[in-house]
Amino acid sequence: MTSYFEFNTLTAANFAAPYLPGRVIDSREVGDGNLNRVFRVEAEHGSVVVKQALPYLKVAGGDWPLTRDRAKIERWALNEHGRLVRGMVPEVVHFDEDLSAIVLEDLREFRSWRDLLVSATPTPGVAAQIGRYCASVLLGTSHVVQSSAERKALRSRFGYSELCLVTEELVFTAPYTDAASNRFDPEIEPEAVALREDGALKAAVAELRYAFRTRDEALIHGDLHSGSVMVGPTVPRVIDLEFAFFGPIGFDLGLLTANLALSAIAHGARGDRRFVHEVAGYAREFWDAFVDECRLMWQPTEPWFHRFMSGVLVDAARFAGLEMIRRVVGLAHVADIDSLEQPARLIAQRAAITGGRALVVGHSVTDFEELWLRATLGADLP
Ligand code: SR1
Ligand code: MG
Repeated sequence: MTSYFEFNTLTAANFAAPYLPGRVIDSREVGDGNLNRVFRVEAEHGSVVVKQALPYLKVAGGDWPLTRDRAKIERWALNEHGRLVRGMVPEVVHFDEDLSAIVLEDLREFRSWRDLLVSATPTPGVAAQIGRYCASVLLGTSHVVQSSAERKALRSRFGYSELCLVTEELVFTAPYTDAASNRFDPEIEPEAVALREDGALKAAVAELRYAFRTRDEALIHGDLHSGSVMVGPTVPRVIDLEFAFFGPIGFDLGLLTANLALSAIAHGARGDRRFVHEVAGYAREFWDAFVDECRLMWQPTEPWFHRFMSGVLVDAARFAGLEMIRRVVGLAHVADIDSLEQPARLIAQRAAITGGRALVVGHSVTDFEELWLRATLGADLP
């Protein structure tokens, strides 16, 4: 047994060395260090990434103590999602439970989907692949497709984790209170205060938090935003599975859709009509691919496909609304909006809150087009 210690570039290199071809020639930290330390270790003939869980989460003004259980959770989720959709999560080269560290395939030729969207770089095909990934892992770990015995075994590994509590706080609670972790531009203060005083919104949010806590529908990714997708020369990879747990299917779909809506709103605010349409197309491709793949996987013994999909869409819309709001007034923002100059930034922030609120409290959406229109209704899209 090895006692846990936090890696530095040297110790991360020593840890990775047995899994690398040739002599180590470089080791550098490549992550932001909020939850994990991430290093790229390079040898003469190849490189790997070392990801180590830290015993805390850095939040505004302090640290939030955490166990390192999420390293195991991520490892298991990589296993399970990797089995269901081969090649769409990074390959695990080695895992050390004592050190809470994973050696992963290095995606050095890849860039985050968010970064590409921010720089208005077209990413053809990615949205549909992520839609199919969602179908495979979400429906694939649901009662519709997976046998009860198989599901029971898997279910015992993934409890309601500490990171679920982080999500509860940052997505479902803090943005609707005067929480110390909230961060927003001073111009947005009136909107932030209005959220805390909005009874109808707070009731709807509380109901969604209850759904998040209780609806163990599938082994969801749990943090599927555009920064969790890496785009490169081969199939995209979905990364950062440490938030995985058995939760509502609509949560992953809602988060991804919300992040695309935030991208469209941001490009709209700076007047890039072409890219707004590009991103709207990605959102539709994502949803259509998800539905098409679910249709293929659906079991003939379950004659309620349309009802199932309608329910998932309604959930996705509401969770999307929460994600849009928290990315403006909560702790974790998105570069799509934060990178804008004024006045575009303020315009985008207000539009995100308006669209997000409309999704959370509005009547149930009946198709994806309605979801998208509502998400972007506060934006004067060109
Ligand atoms: C500082 S940790 C906050 C956020 O980062 C993760 O990616 C999740 O989205 C979490 O809410
Ligand atoms: Mg992440």
